[in-house]
Amino acid sequence: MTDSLGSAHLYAILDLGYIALNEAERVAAELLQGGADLIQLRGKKQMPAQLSRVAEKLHGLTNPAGVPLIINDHAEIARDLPVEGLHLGQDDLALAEARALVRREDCWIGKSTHSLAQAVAAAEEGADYIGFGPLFATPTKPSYQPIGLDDIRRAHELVRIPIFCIGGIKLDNLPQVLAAGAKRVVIVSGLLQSADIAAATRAAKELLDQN
Ligand code: 3NM
Repeated sequence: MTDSLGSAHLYAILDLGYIALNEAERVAAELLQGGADLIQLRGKKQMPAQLSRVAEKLHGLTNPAGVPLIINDHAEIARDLPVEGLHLGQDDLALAEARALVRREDCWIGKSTHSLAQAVAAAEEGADYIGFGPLFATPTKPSYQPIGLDDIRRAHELVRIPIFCIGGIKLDNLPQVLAAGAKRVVIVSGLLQSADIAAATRAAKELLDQN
C-alpha cells in the first residue's frame, strides 16, 4: 500500500451525512467494486466511539482490497486503529500536533486547502497530500465559497505532493475539471447519490485513468 497515494486518482468519501450507519459497509463495498483508489470515512455528527466502530468494520473491507482508508478529523481514531491516513481541515489540529498524537510513521496526513496560499502552506507544513477546493458550490459543505477552476494549474506548479481537487465534482463536470489541469479528484455526493454507486465510481475512474 506504500505507493498507493502517488498512484491514486479517485478518492471517494463515505460521508455519513449521506449514508446511514448500517449502510456504510454495503456502500464501501460498492465504492471498492467500482475501483475507488482511496476511501475516507467522514462523520461530522457521529461520536468518536461510533465512528471508530464503523472505521474498524470498513477497514475489514478496504484492507483486503488493498485500498487505503482515511479517517476524517479524528486523530485519536488514526492512533488507535491501523487506518492508512488522517484528514484534517483548516480548523483542526496542526499537522505536527496530529503527527505527535498519531505516532505512526505509516499514517498519511492530508489537509483541506481552499486557496493557493493554503495549498503551499500545507505542503510546507508536511502534509502527505492536499484537498483543493471547493471548485464548485456543494451541498456537502454548503457554507464554503467555491474557488473555481482557474487556480488548479498553478497549484500543480507550486505544490509537489498529490493534489485532490474537490467540491461539486460530478461525472458530468469531471471532463471540465480534468481539462483545467486536475489529475486527482475527490467525489462525495456525485458517487453516493447515484442510483448505482459502483457504476458511477467505475465511470469516474475511467475518465481519470484516460486523462
Ligand atoms: N471538502 P461533494 S468540499 C468534504 O473544499 C469537502 O475542502 C471540501 O462533496 C473542501 O463531492 C467538500 O458532494 C465536499 O461536492 C465535497
